[in-house]
Amino acid sequence: MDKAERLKRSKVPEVKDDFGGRLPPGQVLTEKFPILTVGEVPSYDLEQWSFFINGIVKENLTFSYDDLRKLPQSKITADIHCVTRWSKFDNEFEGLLLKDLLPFLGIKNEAQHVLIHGDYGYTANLPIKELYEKDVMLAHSYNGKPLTEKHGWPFRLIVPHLYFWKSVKWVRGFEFRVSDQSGYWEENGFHHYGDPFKEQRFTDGKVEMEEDKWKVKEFDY
Ligand SMILES: Nc1nc2c(c(=O)[nH]1)N[C@H]1C(S)=C(S)[C@@H](COP(=O)(O)O)O[C@H]1N2
Ligand SMILES: [Mo]
Repeated sequence: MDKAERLKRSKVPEVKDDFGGRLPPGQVLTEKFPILTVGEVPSYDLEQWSFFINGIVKENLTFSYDDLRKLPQSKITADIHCVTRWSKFDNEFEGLLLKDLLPFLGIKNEAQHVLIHGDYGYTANLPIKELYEKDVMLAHSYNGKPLTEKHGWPFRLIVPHLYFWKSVKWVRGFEFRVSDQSGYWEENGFHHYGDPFKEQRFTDGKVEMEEDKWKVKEFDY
């Protein structure tokens, strides 16, 4: 059974307090910061690391790690919501706000979608307009310290308003596109857009859950 199927069959947690609407439906608040990774955790030589911009752009661009660190840096505080039902409030990330970077990327008008690429082969899709939200960033630090390797060092995307699988760790580039192209989880039964407040968990829109046959632990370590 794939991950989407297992998640559909797990029990819906009973939550009595939604913190004034701050906690999305079907989510449980956690103090911990679980790690969810498919595949291996990459390790890098920062001298070799680079970040690409390609697709429907005036010209392809490459940024080094230093290039990105020299651009203006900002801090955000955001809540994160994982589709496997944990949410964590008040996470401080530091990095580059995408809305500050996008005007300099030469994105052509025909481009409406972006496929975010991370190592090794992990992808997630977004409408380009989502990148302009005020707190979407390429983050290098979490709560005042560099991201740990398992949380996506040296850079990860943060898209707080969508389920956290869109927040690609070990991000390596943006491919701007005319048409939408599903990413890794979107290919595997998860919703194309993923708004946690609308419970857009699965492609087929179903959210009912059966008996808890699936243990969150399988996906945490
Ligand atoms: N490259 C990459 N990015 C990824 C993932 C992944 O497996 N690989 N997992 C996603 C999922 S499902 C979630 S919930 C978050 C988890 O981030 P964390 O491990 O820092 O909590 O990262 C997202 N970004
Ligand atoms: Mo997730």
